[in-house]
This record gives sequence, structure tokens and C-alpha cells, in this order.
Amino acid sequence: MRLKELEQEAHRAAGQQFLLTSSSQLREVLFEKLKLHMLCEKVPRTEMQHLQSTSEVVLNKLQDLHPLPKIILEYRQVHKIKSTYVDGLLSCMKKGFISSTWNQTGTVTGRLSAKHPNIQGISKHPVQIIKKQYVKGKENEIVTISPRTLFVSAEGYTFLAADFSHIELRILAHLSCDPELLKLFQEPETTDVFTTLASQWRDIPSEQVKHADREQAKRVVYSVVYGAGKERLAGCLGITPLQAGQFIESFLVKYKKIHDFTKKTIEQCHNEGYVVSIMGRKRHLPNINARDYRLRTQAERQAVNFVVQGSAADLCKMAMVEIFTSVAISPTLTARFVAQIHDELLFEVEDSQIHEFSDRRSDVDIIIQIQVIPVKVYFAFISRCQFISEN
Ligand code: DCP
Ligand code: MN
Repeated sequence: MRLKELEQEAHRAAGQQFLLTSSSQLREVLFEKLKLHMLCEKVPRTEMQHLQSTSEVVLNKLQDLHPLPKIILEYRQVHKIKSTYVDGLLSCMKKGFISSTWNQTGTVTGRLSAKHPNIQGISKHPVQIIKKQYVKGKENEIVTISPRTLFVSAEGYTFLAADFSHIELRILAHLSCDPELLKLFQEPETTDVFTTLASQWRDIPSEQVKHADREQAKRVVYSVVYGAGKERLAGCLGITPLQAGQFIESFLVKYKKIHDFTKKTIEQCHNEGYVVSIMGRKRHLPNINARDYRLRTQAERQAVNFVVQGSAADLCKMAMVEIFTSVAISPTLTARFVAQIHDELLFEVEDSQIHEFSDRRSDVDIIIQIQVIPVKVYFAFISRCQFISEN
């Protein structure tokens, strides 16, 4: 319904009918008919055909100039929700069930991937859709949908998810030995790192930090670590590139050794042509010595990302294997391992065994400490057990 409404609104705003999903038709309306590019600074062009772009970034830029860009942005968001969560899942469903195909070797970082459906892509965060009210004086309603609630556990069972907390940040602390970062994890963890950072950045007490603020802080941390420039960060935070630049600077000044670590990783990659994860997996990056600046810096970011994310992937797979074994050989537990979503394991657990099952996380703490990081304790986690479906 919302898509239909938005389509009509778009046609009205454009003063003509056009296909909202066609970027060439949209380009015609935005730039040839409405000439919105004349009202703002340069609109970036597409790489291949060198046409004016209709990307999200561009539409965001144009949205104060005319009502249409905003309508298109919302249309795309709702369309994406419908195509992934409704049409996409329905097309994979057999007799009320879905069963993904898993690939061990499909990603460059060593993470597992899933397709048909890509169950790892089903967000754990709720999405919101505006529901228009046609009664006069009544405000539009905002409907919140949690994509994961589409999945229902068997009668008498509950889905239980165990998700590593701050996984890549911990790996980074370990690899960089940054004292400030290590301190965050070594002290008894009374507060959550992303919550603390969000409260500092937004200058509000940590009790007031909302889930969305924490997620944003997380996005900022990982984008800084993985070398997103100030432009991208500015877009992500809704601040100017100058402010974003200062922000990155202050982050890297506080956690000084992160920069040393990335520098060292890149240098080593320049020398050897590859980087290695914690468990010894290699990734070759032939572009690391390319003359082309764009290719070279991309390879540099990939090098750093691989070492951290690839190591996290190693660890997650080991945890997965170990927990699976420990459940399989348990004389009492009947839990079924359902999915792996990067740093999260999803089980279907008999209601009566939920407590016994979630207590076993201490087993995992020990397994991970002994096998992977014998010297340090900051890999002792699986800290959050969250009940997705409360039966
Ligand atoms: N990740 C990323 N960029 C994001 C979100 C996540 O690079 N915007 C990566 C890094 C995370 C990993 O994916 O370590 C797993 O995602 P989580 O959302 O589980 O992130 P964390 O484990 O770090 O945080 P949390 O404590 O919320 O689980
Ligand atoms: Mn996590």
C-alpha cells in the first residue's frame, strides 16, 4: 500500500507518470525536466556512462530543493524491505520452511556466506514504514517491523542467539596492543564501549543513549578503523566533512596505536604482497603496489580489513564448531543449531533447557582463550544472550 501511495505522490510531484524503479526515467525527470542540478553544487556522475547519478547520496543532497527526491528515497527503502523480506523470502520457502545454502569459500575475508535466502542479511534491527492516515487531523502512524519476527520457532522451543560483543574491536585491541583500547576490555566491563562512546560524542548521560545511537557509534568506530574517509563519515553522521575529519583525528589520537597497527599492516602487505589472519589464512592483494592511487588505497583498506575481520571470522568459526560439538555430545541438551550470522550463532532451544543452554557460554570462553589467544583474556566473551522469540 505504501509503495502505491509513494508512486502516486512521486507522479504528482514530478507532474508526470514515470517508472520509479528506472534510473534513466528518474534522471530525465530530476535533471532534464526539473533541472535540480542547476540549484545545487555539482552532481556526481556514474562511472561507466558518465551520466548524472541518481544514487542515495545525490538524492540526499537534492532533498531540500524539491519534494521528489525524498519520496524516491522512501520508495526505495520500502521497496527494499518488500523485496528482501517479503518477496525474497517467499520465493525461497518450501512447505513453510526456508533452508539457506552455505558457502565456506565465498567471501574474501573468510566469513561464511549464505544464499537463497541470504539469512545473514536479515537485519536484527527494526525497520520503520510510515502508514498514512486518511482521517482528517489524524497523524500518520509509524509501523515498526522487526524482520526477524518473521521467523517462528517450533512449538515448545525458543530461538536463542549468542552474539559476540564488540568482536572486531576486541581483535583490534589485541592486534594493536593499544593501551586505551585494551583498558576498555580489561577492566571489569561495567559499561558497554559503544554506549560510552555514543554518550561522549553526543554529550548525554549513558542511560539516555538509545539503541540507534549505539549502532551509530558502532558504525563510526568501524568506519574509522577501516579507513572510510571524512566524506563518508560526514554522510553517515550528518555533519560536515571538516567536522568529520576532526572527529577521525581525535579518535585516532585517543587510540594512538591503531594507526601504528594499520600502518604496519599496510607496510607488510607492500613488502610481501599479502596479509595473514590470526589463524594463518592469507589474502593476496596484487593491487597493493599499483600505480593507480584509487586501486592502491583500496587494497590498503582491504589489507587492514582482512586482518581484523578475517581474524574475527576465524574465531567465530572456531567458536561455532566448538559450541556445536559441545551441544552434540551433551547427554541432555537437544538444541538445534540453525544459523551463523557472522559473529552470532542462532539455536533453537527447548524451552525447558534455555537456562542450562545459556549457561554453557563459560565453556566457550575457555575454549577460545586456550586455543586462540593463550596470553590474553580479552577474548573471553559471548556476552549477550538475547531471546528473539519469547514463547
Ligand atoms: N561491522 C562493521 N560495520 C558495522 C557493523 C558491524 O564492520 N556497521 C562488523 C564489525 C563487527 C561485526 O561486523 O564486529 C559484527 O557485527 P555486530 O553488530 O555484532 O558488532 P559488534 O560485535 O562489534 O557489536 P555488538 O556488541 O553490538 O555485538
Ligand atoms: Mn557482535
